[in-house]
Amino acid sequence: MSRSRIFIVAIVIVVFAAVGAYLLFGNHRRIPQNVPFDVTVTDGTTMQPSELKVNQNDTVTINITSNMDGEVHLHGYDIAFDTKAGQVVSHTFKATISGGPFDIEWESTSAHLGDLIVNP
Ligand SMILES: [Cu+2]
Repeated sequence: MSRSRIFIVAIVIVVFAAVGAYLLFGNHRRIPQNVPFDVTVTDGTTMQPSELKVNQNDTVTINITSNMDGEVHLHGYDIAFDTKAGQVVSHTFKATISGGPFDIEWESTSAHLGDLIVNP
């Protein structure tokens, strides 16, 4: 092997080690966050924002304001938000289950409002 070959191989090894260390220890460094969402549900058919993204073990607070009485159901975590028109209803939970998208629906009609996504 020529010197330049050895040099290139050494660089490749160093880059792989650096990327590996970043991937391995990157997760351990992530500190769970408190993540609040203020969402608005309109007519039991739409939710803004419709996609809620968090990381596993974050503490998630969802504050829902709906213009109708009813129930907003977060699947996967099985949390029910009993809405009263114009009032905020909140639930706080730890996002222990990774994955999704977990459906958020208007329970009485099963209308899909949005999703919760929990990154591992
Ligand atoms: Cu449901």
